[in-house]
Amino acid sequence: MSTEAAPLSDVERIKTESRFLRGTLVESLAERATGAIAEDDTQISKFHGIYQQDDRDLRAERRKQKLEPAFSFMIRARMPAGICTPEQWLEMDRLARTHANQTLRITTRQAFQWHGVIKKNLKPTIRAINDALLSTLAACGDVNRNVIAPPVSELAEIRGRIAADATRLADHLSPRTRAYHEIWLDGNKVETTEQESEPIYGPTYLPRKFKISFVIPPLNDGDVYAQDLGFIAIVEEGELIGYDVTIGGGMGMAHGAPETYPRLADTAGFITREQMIPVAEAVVTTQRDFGDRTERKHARLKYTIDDMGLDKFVAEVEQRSGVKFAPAHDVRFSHRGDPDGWLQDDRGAWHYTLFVENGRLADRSDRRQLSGMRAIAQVHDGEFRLTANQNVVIGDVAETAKARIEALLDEYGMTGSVSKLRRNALACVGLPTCGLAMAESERYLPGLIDRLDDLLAENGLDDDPIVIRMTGCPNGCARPYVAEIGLVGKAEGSYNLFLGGGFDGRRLNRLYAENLNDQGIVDALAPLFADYAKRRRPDEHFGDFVIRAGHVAAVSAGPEVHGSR
Ligand code: SRM
Ligand code: SF4
Repeated sequence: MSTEAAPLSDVERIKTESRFLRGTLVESLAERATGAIAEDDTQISKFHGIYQQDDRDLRAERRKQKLEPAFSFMIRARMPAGICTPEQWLEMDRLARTHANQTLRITTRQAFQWHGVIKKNLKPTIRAINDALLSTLAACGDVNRNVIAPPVSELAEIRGRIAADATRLADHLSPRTRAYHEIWLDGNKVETTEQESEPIYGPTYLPRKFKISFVIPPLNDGDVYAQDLGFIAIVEEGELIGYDVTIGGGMGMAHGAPETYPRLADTAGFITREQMIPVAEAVVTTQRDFGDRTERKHARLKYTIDDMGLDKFVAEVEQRSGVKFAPAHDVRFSHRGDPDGWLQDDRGAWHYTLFVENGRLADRSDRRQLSGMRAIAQVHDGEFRLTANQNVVIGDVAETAKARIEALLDEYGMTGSVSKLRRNALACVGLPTCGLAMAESERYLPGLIDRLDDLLAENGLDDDPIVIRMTGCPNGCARPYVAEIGLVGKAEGSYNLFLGGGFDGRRLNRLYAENLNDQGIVDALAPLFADYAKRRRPDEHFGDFVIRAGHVAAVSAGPEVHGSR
């Protein structure tokens, strides 16, 4: 057996040489001969919230014409709990129309994305986002990403406290490098004698991305078990007494590679609100020090925990934080979807959840959601909250302002009814912008749902809120392995079908059939829907039924997701 340590991954070299995330971004931005940036900078730019992409619809044609790919950039904002003001909304909308592709994309982590930003517009766009008091720093990269928190709840005060905790934690875990300011904002090196450092991350940041979510049971709208670190609010007698902490969830895997797998988080125990920051920091630094920096496919916290053993990991966190976990609570989740339309909180304020199909806010002939939301932002005096289900909440509407919002929703065609299946569906971006997509996702799922809606209606199941999620590759950006029906792209027009996930997000699904085309998906689901309609028990969810009826075996640990039926 070799005793030689495996070499660090190349991204570790790039981070080390980057001088706290500077790389050669300044030079790359100034280079006029290409629409791209230098290769190493494509890794560093992610920490600044920027991905280099090219329009994959145009790739072949451009290659034929001997042109470089149609390079552009995706910019992602970081906005804890998905919150923004109407003024910020108007600015984000303006940027979508002037510097991006006329759409705003709401992500599965409650953030905005702009697609199609060309190199010369990167700086003005990022400056404008910061002028509006939002940021893109740490929206991507090997750091803590956007922190998810409940966008809407009947418990107004509790939701507000949790949003404040999420923001406090996001700030605490934000990188301290001055590179972001230097490159995007004032353009000058900050003159200081102080040595630059990253007290939490260190000079090479984390081995891999890191994700946090807060939820309030019984609603698991932030898919807490799919996150590296989760905080489940424990509310007793109307008071937020603290959080049950979950660790080690994650979705990404590769097809046919069982050493990569999705994993549900384990519960470490209960902590008070005051203990939240030290515990989160200890989880982050333990992953920083023990995570695998040699193989990026094995670098997420979930693998660190499986390699170390849960008990040892938790003991390390307790030792670093000085916090001893108390026994966890018996938490139950009943659903994950956003409310439909208006919800009134316990203080009397109203909140409207606007369904945005797959998170793409755009103007289409029948539904003008981009313009409609602009019109609403011009009159709204509450806040907007993006949801981890890719929707948007028009929050804190006074009783007297409801009618005006409703009129605008009507005027812009935003109130049409939507099937339960569609309302609960998620699709990642996929083609044409995602460089990792193997198949369509966002552009394909709506049409497939038309067909599945017909099937469900034939079986009298049109009122069932079955959780269906699609991704264009196995990375899992729409969290497909915790869906009752997961469809994961394998090649153009070809998907793997996963079944048996828990409705509440507490059970992974399992590979059921491979390489299905459009008709193959419909043919595979048709007999299952028919059987479900015939033999389901009262209130039994589809994911539970397919297991009880023997169509697929339940999964108890991540690697089993790969195992057929
Ligand atoms: Fe993701 C990479 C889009 C949420 C797991 N994800 C990507 C990239 C950046 C592709 C790339 O690396 O070049 C995609 C950009 C597509 C585009 O054109 O916009 C991309 N991910 C998204 C978004 C926009 C999907 C969406 O439709 O909303 C989500 C942005 C969230 C945000 O605001 O930060 C998004 N990605 C997720 C989630 C869900 C979540 O965070 O709850 C996951 C699964 C959870 C997890 O991390 O385990 C996820 N994305 C990945 C992975 C696999 C990571 C892994 O551990 O293996 C990659 C690939 C990678 O990191 O190497 C990836
Ligand atoms: Fe791209 Fe794959 Fe993520 Fe979809 S799941 S956005 S195809 S990386």
